[in-house]
Amino acid sequence: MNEQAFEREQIISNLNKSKSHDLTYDRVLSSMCTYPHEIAVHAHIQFIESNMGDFGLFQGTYNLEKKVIQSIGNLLHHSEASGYMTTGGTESNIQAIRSMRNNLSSKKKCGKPNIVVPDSAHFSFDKVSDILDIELRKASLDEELKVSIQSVQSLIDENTIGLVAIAGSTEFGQVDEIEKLSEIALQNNIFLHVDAAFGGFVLPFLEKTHEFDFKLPGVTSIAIDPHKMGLSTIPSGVLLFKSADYLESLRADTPYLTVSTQYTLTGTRSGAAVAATYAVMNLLGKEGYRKVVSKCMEATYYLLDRLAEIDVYPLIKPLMNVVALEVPEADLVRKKLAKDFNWQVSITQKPHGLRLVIMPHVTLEMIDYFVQDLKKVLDTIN
Ligand code: 0PR
Repeated sequence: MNEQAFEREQIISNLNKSKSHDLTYDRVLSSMCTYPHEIAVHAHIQFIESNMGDFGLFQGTYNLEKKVIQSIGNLLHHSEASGYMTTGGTESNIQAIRSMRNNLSSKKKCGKPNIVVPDSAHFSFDKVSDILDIELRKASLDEELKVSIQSVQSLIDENTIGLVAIAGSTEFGQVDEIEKLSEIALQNNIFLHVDAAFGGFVLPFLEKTHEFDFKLPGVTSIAIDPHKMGLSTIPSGVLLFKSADYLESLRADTPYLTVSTQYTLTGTRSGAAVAATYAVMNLLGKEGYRKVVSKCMEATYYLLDRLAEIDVYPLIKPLMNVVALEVPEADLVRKKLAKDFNWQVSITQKPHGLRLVIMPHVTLEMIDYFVQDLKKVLDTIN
């Protein structure tokens, strides 16, 4: 730390310089985040000092959190769901599995607990396994890149405490057969956590119906992130439990705070993100999110048409605004797109390909330029 104070102007100038090294989303096709909605930014700034880690001091923000939880519960067909706002999908996944472990493993299992997750699960589950010392059993995918039901069944044993299903996989935007996984969870008397971190703000707003939420009787918890397709500010995640008991098993006593218990992983917690999520969800409503999602899907289909013109095709027919493409030497293509044309795209691992996420900031014009540049890159490789 510098000994003497800098001039305010100096700091602002340094900030501007640093900000100019950040990318804007104009050429970003790799992110599951986007520009937050204007009203979310407004609310975030208004509640900037609010700390949900000691919410007795911030009752107004706490009431907003309760409204967010109820309204997302409603969206996911369980208005009585219990939960709280997390920092995002990673924390939600950690806490969901921690709750499974606290509820089941001590009662009926003897060996090291395990969970069965699709091979397409987000890397946050590797962190879950490390932190909680739970064995991660990765079930293989079928040809549509959904988890193979047979593989899941073959991995369940007496130490399995729960299953994970993905509603909008990170690499492929695929949705597992959650109805079947729900039945399997019920038959085996184990938990089923649905990772809808990305898909939670997409699936309810698509024309085609996909069953993935509390409508299915075996689903015991859901992760859904307002800071992805919910257009809220970072850090906004939501974790919901079917039963208040599951949340209760995460309780920590906090005797010297204004409230005597906490269920969260973090202590100090952003009230700004709570207010931002409340604001954008209420401003848009289901009707508004339907428009956002339909615009993203139109852009997704537009992209597929343009790509077909240069003979590039998706690995699976996209269900949502995530497109995985079959291209030769995906790593090299990704690097060249970045180096020569400033485009940010991601790769998929198994099968190897390119991943594009068509977030609300992606325009048809961007897609036209991108496809032209992709063709130039592919021409140098073929
Ligand atoms: N579950 C799923 C299905 C996800 O896709 C992600 C993140 C998570 C959980 C974890 O969420 P948090 O990152 O909020 O903890 N998926 C994106 C990814 O890994 C996250 C992301 C967002 C990456 C923006 C890059 C980026 O620019 O691709």
